[in-house]
Amino acid sequence: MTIIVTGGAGFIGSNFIFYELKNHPDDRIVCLDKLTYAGNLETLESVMDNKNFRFVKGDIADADAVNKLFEEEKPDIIVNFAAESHVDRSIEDPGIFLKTNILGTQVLMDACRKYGIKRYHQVSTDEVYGDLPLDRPDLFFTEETPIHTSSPYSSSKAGADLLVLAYYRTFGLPVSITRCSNNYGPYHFPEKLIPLMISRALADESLPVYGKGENIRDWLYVEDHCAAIDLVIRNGREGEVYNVGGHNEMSNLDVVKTILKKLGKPESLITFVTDRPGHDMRYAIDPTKIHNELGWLPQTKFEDGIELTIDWYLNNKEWWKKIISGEYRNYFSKYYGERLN
Ligand code: NAD
Ligand code: TDX
Repeated sequence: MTIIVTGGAGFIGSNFIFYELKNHPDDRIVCLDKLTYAGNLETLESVMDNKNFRFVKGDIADADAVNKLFEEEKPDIIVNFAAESHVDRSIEDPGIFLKTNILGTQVLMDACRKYGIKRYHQVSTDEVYGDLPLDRPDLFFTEETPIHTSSPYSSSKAGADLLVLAYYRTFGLPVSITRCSNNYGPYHFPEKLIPLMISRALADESLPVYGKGENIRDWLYVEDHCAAIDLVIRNGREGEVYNVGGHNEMSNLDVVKTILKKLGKPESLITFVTDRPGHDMRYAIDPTKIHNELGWLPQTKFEDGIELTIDWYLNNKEWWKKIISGEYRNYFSKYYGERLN
């Protein structure tokens, strides 16, 4: 079987490629990635020489490039991770989010219709459900929760999800969608909360916590997300949405304090800064459907996953130091400059 993995040079896509090559050694994986600021070929170094792996640089919104690849590879399955993924960047500059996340999805699905595939899988997010209030811990996102977005990022992901379901109903394209909670683990780009805090704490730099740090996220170790997608593309039902999350809710402040404790750094590094506009309060996934239908359960507890993640950042400093000393420096000073002064 040939699987095209888009966005495979990013955080979750690369972890998914490693997962597939390890668990399904007979399958061929073709990664299509534009190599934006978030894509990194060094991440894929260990699989570049694998005979079942091919990397192709290209934009999912470029129909000619996508059609050429489909003609060459005749893929069975497409797993679409490619996206602009950072909420703060979507608030600064929404345009590219709509182009990649919505139009890119359309281009990929049109190619699927043209060439025929067994499954188109959309990697989506719990953010399409909006947020839950802090004072209702009994509430969770189910697959029936209405779409209700807050940021240009989540709106673009929701737009893509609606388009995917429309292609199922109108054209009969065999699709599936997973909506996962916040991931953490190796190769997470250091603009996101956990790797940002690890990398800055190691340099004894201030840690910018938005608002009061009371917002809650439902953290899942990246390999558990990859296992869920693997199950859905092989055994999940067509036209269905599956929520993915491990019931691990934590406030941002607790996450940052946990990291500081593990690194032996003082809490005085925490700096409360101006809140993110439209900041979602709480995400919490009900994963009953994927558990009942496909037997999925998360394998990594947060205490273990955060330890593995911190160790990975300690052992792979060249990977993230190269990123934070490059173009990312301009983003950081532009975005956080006023907040941290
Ligand atoms: P990421 O930003 O680390 O990686 C995105 C990858 O997509 C990069 O390699 C980038 O080069 C590539 N890309 C961007 N635009 C492209 C384009 N036009 N054509 C081809 N490639 C392009 O993102 P991530 O955190 O790995 O997220 C992957 C997917 O999972 C996204 O769709 C995101 O919405 C979703 N998701 C992420 C999380 C999370 O916690 N990180 C949770 C749920 C869902
Ligand atoms: O400097 C920061 N300070 C801070 O307090 C940053 C970068 C974040 N935060 C807060 C905002 C959020 O409440 O931490 C929380 C997590 O922030 P992000 O890492 O930016 O993730 P989030 O906005 O929750 O979105 C993530 O999960 C869902 C991914 O980036 C999305 O791609 C995914 O869809």
